[in-house]
Amino acid sequence: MSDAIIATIFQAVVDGNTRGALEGIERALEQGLTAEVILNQGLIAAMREVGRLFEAGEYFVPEMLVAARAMQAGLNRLRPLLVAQGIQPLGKVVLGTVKGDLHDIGKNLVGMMLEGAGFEVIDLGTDVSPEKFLTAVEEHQPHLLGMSALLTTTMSNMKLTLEALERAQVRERIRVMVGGAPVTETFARQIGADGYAPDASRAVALAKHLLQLS
Ligand code: B1M
Repeated sequence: MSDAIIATIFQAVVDGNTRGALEGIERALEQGLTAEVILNQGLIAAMREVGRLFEAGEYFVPEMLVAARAMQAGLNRLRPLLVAQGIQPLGKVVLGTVKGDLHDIGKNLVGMMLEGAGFEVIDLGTDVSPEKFLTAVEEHQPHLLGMSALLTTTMSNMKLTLEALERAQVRERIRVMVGGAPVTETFARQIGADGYAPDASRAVALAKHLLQLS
């Protein structure tokens, strides 16, 4: 039964059917499925399939976009369940998707999980220039800066942001972590970031590690 509901949510997201995804999520919650299971097996798995269909030339940008909207609606529904209430912040994180890049689903998930773990998250959104990251760091004085990139063509903007932080002499004050589908541990090391996480839950573990909280 629960497998069938997860399959319904998965298919609804792949089809870009927001209403179907939300109805499936309500049914899954009524059946006692956890938000984590719905997220991982329904929503995230569906976006992986959307990526596969795009690569295979079966999906184009409009299909990806409606699937992303359905995914986002599902994430918004699960958000209060994933985010713990009333916890004292463990630290402050400034987060954003780098310049030229509009992908925000993974970044939003990372932000949500960090909030859920007790971090205060200042989300700068997408297409964030090195200058904007720098201004936010100077204004909010975070412990951690998180950058996301989903395109091979925008990854280099992570390096440009790190260089902007160096030039402004604020780099040594904060820890920097990076992630996103094309980003790797090796790349993170090459550009001088303090850490890389392949997914949202490991981003939380990394954030704690970098701030010596674990
Ligand atoms: Co785009 N897109 N897209 N897209 N898109 C990819 C990334 C692509 C791999 C698809 C493909 O070809 N298979 C490809 C990039 C190829 C490349 O660079 N080598 C691609 C392309 C080409 C493009 C366009 C150029 C298409 C076009 O216009 N011709 C265009 C670019 C627009 C732009 O950004 N300037 C484009 C547009 C779009 C949409 C707008 C339609 C939509 C985004 C909607 C949105 O985000 N609001 C979209 C989508 C949905 C995708 C795919 C299908 C799914 C991405 C996603 O949301 N995944 C994607 C295919 C794929 O990734 N397989 C694709 C689910 C999400 C939960 O995972 O984002 O990886 P992810 O995040 C993970 C981890 O990476 C990690 O944790 C997250 C959760 O576990 N993580 C971090 C992410 N950030 C982190 C930060 C951290 C730590 C971990 O620390 C700070």
